[in-house]
Amino acid sequence: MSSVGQSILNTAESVKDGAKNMFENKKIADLKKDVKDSHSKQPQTTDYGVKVADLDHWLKVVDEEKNKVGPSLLEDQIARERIHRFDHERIPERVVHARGAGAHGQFKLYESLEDVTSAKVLTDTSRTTPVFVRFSTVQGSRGSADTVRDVRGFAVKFYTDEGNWDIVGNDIPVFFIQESIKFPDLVHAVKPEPDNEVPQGQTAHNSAWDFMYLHQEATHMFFWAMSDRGIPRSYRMMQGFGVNTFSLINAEGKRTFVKFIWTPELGVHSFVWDEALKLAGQDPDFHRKDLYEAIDNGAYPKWKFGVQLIKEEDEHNFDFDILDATKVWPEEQVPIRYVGELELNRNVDEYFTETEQVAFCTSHIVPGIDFTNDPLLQGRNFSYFDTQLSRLGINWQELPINRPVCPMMNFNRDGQGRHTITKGKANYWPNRFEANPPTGHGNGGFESYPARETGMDLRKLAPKWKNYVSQAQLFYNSMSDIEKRHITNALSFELDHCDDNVVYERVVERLTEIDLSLAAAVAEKCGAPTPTKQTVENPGLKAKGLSQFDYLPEVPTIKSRRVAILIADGFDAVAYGAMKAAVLSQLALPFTISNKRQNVTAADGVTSAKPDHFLNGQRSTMFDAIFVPGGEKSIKTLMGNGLARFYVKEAFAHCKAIGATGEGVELVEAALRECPGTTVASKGTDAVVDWYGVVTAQTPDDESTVKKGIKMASEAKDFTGKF
Ligand code: HDE
Repeated sequence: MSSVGQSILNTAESVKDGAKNMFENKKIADLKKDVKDSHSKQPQTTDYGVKVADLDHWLKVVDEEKNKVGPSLLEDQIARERIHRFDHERIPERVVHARGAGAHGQFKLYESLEDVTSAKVLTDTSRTTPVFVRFSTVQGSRGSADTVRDVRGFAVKFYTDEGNWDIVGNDIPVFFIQESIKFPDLVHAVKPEPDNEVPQGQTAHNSAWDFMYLHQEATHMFFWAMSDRGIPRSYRMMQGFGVNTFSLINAEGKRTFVKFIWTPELGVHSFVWDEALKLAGQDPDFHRKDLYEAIDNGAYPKWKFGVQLIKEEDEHNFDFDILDATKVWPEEQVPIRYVGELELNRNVDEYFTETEQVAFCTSHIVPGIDFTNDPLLQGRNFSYFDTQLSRLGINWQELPINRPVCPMMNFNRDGQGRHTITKGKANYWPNRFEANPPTGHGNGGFESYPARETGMDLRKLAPKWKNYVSQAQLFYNSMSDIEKRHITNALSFELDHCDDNVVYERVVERLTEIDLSLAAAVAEKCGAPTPTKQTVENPGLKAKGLSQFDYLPEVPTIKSRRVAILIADGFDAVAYGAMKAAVLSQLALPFTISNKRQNVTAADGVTSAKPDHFLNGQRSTMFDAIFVPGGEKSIKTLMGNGLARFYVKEAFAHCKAIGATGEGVELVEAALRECPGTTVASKGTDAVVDWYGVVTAQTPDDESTVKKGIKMASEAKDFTGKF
C-alpha cells in the first residue's frame, strides 16, 4: 500500500475511534448514576450483594466416594435467584412499534421562535438540549425484520430544563384514521391475522386491505406507505413528522397552530423493493446496525428541525381541516420554517434499559406548547400514558431513561417499583409547611391555553373531514414517473398476497378514485377486472415536498455509506489502499470482500489484506457502492466466480455506484454484459467511484433507469484525483 494511502487510512481510523461514545450531556451524566460496568473485574455477587463462589453448579447431594450425583437441592438460594430472575426477564412488547433502535443526541436551536412560543427549548438559542430518539417499525413484533414495507416511528424525547417534551412522530406526515377510537381496529387489521398469526410485519394480507378499503380516509396514507417512503434505506435518511397539530403559545398568550418536521441532512433515500425483500432475510437487523454503525464511526446523523405555522385566526381558511391528521399542510400554503438541528451522537450502553424502557407520551409537553382539538391527538394523549402501565408499571417515569434532568418534585407516591426516597412529612397539598407549592399563575408553571369551546356532545366530525380523495391525488400526482411505477409495483405485490377477491377488487375500485391508469396496471397484476372509468375527477394538482426527489442532500456526500471492495489473491494493492483511504476520509465505510475470508495477498507479493467478509457472507445488498481494483490474477479468480459476477450485477440492478480500475473494469463489463440491454459507459483505468444517490430506486426490469444508474456511476469524478 502507498504510504500516502496508509497515512490517510490511519488518520481516518483515528477519527473513527475517537468518536466512540464520547459525547456527554446532562442526560448522559444523569444516566451514569445508574451505569455499572459488566467488564469490571469485581467478584460476582447475588442481587443482595453477597459474593458468589461457584456459578457453574447447582448445590447437589454428591457421593464423591461412589462417584454418584444425587438430587439438586431447592435450598440453593443462589441458583434459585438466578433462575427466578431469568424467568421474569421479559416485559410485554409495545402493542405497536415493538421493534426499534435508539440513540442519544442533542438538539440545538439556531433561530428563536419567540414570536410564537414561550417554550425555552424553542426560544433560547444558547441552549443545547439532550435528546433520546427511538426509531421503529409499526407492525412487526420485537424480533421482526427491519426492512419490511411499513411506516417508521420517529420518537424524540427532549430532556429540557423545564421538563421532558416528546414528539412522538412517524416518517410519514399523515395517518390512516381521523378518530383515535378506530385505532384498535386499524392495528388489529394490519397486524398478523388472529387465526394463524400470519403475516409478520407487513400489510400484504386480506385484513389490512379490507380495512384500507372500508376506511376511505386511509387512502392518502396508504399511498405514502406504498411509495418508496415505506422502505427507507436507513433511519438516518428519512424525514420525521409530528403528524398531529399542536399549539404554540407565546409570552402574550397568543396561540399559533404548529406541525413539527425533521428533515435529514443526508437526504431522503429508499431501498429498491427487491433489495428490501432480500435484506429482510440476509440481515433482519440492517437498520438497527446501520444506525449503530454510523454513530460508532463518527458519521453522526443529523436532521433539520422545522415548523409549519398557522395563526389561530386562519384556522378555517383552508379547504381541509387543519386538525385532520389525514391531511398534510401543503408547503405552498404553509411553508416550513427550519429553526434547529438534531444530532445523534451516542449509542446506548444497554438496549433494554434505554431503548426498550424509554416511554414516549404525546401528553409530555412543556410550557409554551399545548394540544389542540385534533381528535387523534386527544386519543393518543390517553393511550401512551396508559400503555406504559402494562409495559413498565406505574413508576415508569422514574426509570433512568425516562426521568427528567430538571428538578422534579410532587406528591405522587408509592406504587410498584418505586425508587425515589422522598423524606419529610409533606405528601399532600396544601400543607402546613408550605412545601412544594404550585407556581401560581404567570410564574412559569404549565398553564393550559384558555380555548373558547362551544357545541354539543356528538359522535361526529364536521363535513370538511369527508374529503378523503383530494390529498391522495395530490400525493400521487406529485410523484416522479419512477416513484409512480414503484407505487404500482408495491400495490400489485400487496394485493397479490390477498387471496380474497372481494378485497383486491374493491381496492382496485378505490384506486380509480385516484388514477385510472394506476388502477388498471394494478388490476392486471393482482387479478382484478380492468377498470375503465376514473371515478373521482383528478384535477392534476401537485405540491412540493411530497416526492423524495425534493429531498436530495444539500451537499452531495458519501458519508456513512458502505462501499464493498472486491478482491482476490493478486489484487492491485495501490488502487485498493488508495480507495480504502479515500472512502474512510469521507467518513464512509470500506469493506473488503473476497472469495475467502483468509488473508488475500496482493500482486506485489508483499501486501496482504484480511477480508471483512467472503462473497456469500455479506451480499451486495448490504452495500451502497462497489469498487473493483485491478490485478490480473485477482480479476481472473473473480471472473471465474459466478457469485462475484452476480455481486456486480445485483448492485447494478439496485442502481448502485460501481467503480473499477485496471483489469477490474473487465469484471464489471463481463458482469454487465449478462444484464440485457446495457452498455458500460466508461472504460479505462480511471477510478470511477462516486455515490449514486438512490433517491428513489428502480426495479431490475426498469431498463431506462438502469441505464441512468450506470451512466451516473461512470460519470463520477469525486475520487479520481485521489489516486
Ligand atoms: Fe402511536 N402508539 N398511536 N402513533 N406511536 C404507541 O405507545 C396510538 C399514532 C407512534 O418508540 C403506543 O409506548 C394511538 C400516530 C410511535 O416507544 C400506543 C393512536 C403516530 C410510537 C400508541 C396512535 C404514532 C407509538 C405503543 C391513534 C405518528 C413508538 C407503545 C390515535 C404521529 C414510540 C407506546 C416508541 C407507540 C397509541 C397513532 C407514532 C399504544 C391510540 C398518528 C413513534 O400508546
